[in-house]
Amino acid sequence: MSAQKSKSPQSLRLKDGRVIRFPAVMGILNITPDSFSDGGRFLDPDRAVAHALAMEAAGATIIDVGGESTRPGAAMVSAEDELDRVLPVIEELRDRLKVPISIDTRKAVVASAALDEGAAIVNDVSGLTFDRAMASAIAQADAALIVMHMRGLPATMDRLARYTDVVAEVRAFLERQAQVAISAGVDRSSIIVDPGLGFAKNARHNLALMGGLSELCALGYPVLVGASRKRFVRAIAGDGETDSSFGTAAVNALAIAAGASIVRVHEPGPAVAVVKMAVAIAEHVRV
Ligand code: HH2
Repeated sequence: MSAQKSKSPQSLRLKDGRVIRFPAVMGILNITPDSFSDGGRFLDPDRAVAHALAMEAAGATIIDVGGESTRPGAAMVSAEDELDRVLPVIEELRDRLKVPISIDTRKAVVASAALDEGAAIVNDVSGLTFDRAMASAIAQADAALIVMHMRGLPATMDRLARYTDVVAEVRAFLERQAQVAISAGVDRSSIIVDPGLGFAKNARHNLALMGGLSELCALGYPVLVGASRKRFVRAIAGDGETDSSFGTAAVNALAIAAGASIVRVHEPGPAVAVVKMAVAIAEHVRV
């Protein structure tokens, strides 16, 4: 798969020399009892490892490991519990996966430990607003960073879904927080931004962000879109497994067509097919 829009970055080089080519599919590994879609399925480390390997075999080129659910209403997890969940799995995966691991956490202590253990990317759903030590922890490890937009905490964020112009406000936040990372020493070319679909956003906001995705891509950072099985997809496409899979596929195709670089999904296999198709069409249109 080659990248689809001339403006979008083509790839991201990690400090160990590995290169993530865009558009890429990120596979979700939730080591949690309570994630909205797959909570409890991968709490057992052996099952988690097997699932990560299966997602790589299905074409995921990043595996996103998380030990804390951030679904609306979710309670906080202590750093100790988060580390107990993710570290043994990262340690096992480090030598068994060819593709890089990202750690989905808002806590600098968890990020640092995961990076020490072999993760290469930090996926901070708070966009560096939760833990003041996060940006320098990432800079120190020379790691890549995903800056996601959200407001408040998972427990309170639904109440904060009020915007005058959601695309402009999310864009301004991502630009500002990327700058915070750069000022702390994170390499500009190691930053990915993400509108945070479903985080302090209702369905209308998510749709507006999808419509305005090219404005986010115009920031010049690779853009990640995470729509997989989310509430707005299930509300619009249907709540059944097939409905939400196809609904997710539709969002992913349109995201790639608008210039997104990464789609974050529970099912990498179908997402790889979607991305290939969307890229082929985008390239044909350019010819
Ligand atoms: N969505 C979720 C978690 N992390 N990270 C990024 N960058 N973008 C997203 O859209 C995103 C994310 C929520 O999905 P999931 O991991 O499936 O659920 P939970 O938070 O309940 O574990």
